[in-house]
Amino acid sequence: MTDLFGFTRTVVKSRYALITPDGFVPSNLPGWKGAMVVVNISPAMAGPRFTQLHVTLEKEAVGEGNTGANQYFIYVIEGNGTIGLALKKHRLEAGSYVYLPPGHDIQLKSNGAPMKLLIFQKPYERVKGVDAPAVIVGHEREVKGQPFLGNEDARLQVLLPDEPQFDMAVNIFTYQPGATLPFVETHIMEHGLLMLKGQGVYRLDDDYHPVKAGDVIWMASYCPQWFVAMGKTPASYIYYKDVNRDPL
Ligand code: UGY
Ligand code: MN
Repeated sequence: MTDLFGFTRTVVKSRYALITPDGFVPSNLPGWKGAMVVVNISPAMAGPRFTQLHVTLEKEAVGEGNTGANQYFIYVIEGNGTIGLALKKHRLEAGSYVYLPPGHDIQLKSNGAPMKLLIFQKPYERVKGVDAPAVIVGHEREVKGQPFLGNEDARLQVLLPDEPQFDMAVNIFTYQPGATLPFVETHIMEHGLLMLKGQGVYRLDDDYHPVKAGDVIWMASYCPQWFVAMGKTPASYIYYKDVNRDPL
């Protein structure tokens, strides 16, 4: 909730959306028990070709189902729990992530305090002669941040292999205060983004928005974009992009 009635930083436009947590409204989705699921970005916005969920699993809550035609990328924002994969259970904690290919069963459980998840879902685009990827379980601390285009103060952690099998990429971008994206990017890939830490200013199309941890952004294909980190602590965001497929 903001202090001022009738005010929000949220804006939804045809080429981008900034969605702030004060406006989040949950949906009841099949398979989730004891969970609050907010569909932050989806094709229902007329533009996005993927879905971004914000899931809060209360104590001992469950998310069950099958990924179907979609692939899922699950990132633990806070809390801990488990994911059952085949006959094995994997522990999840803040910073853990799981990639699930299409047609895969899913069984998520929280332990103790609520577990908050970010989930990107996207229909998998098959390429003749290329197998769909296998499951990946990892943690952000295992992925070294590389200087972005030579800038030591803007580091990129690439969480999924950049190989033709994968039609989605998920990266974490961390900026020291004052560091920026080096130029205003304009590209075919679309983005779904969650601010994880700190604050800054995002240029989206022709507009400049102050943003902070918890904010969600959708950027359409070809939406000009730029970021500067502001304040006394680093800013970071995790984001999705569609990659490695021919444009139609
Ligand atoms: O990967 C990207 O396109 C990234 N540099 N975009 C962004 O951070 N807005
Ligand atoms: Mn970009």
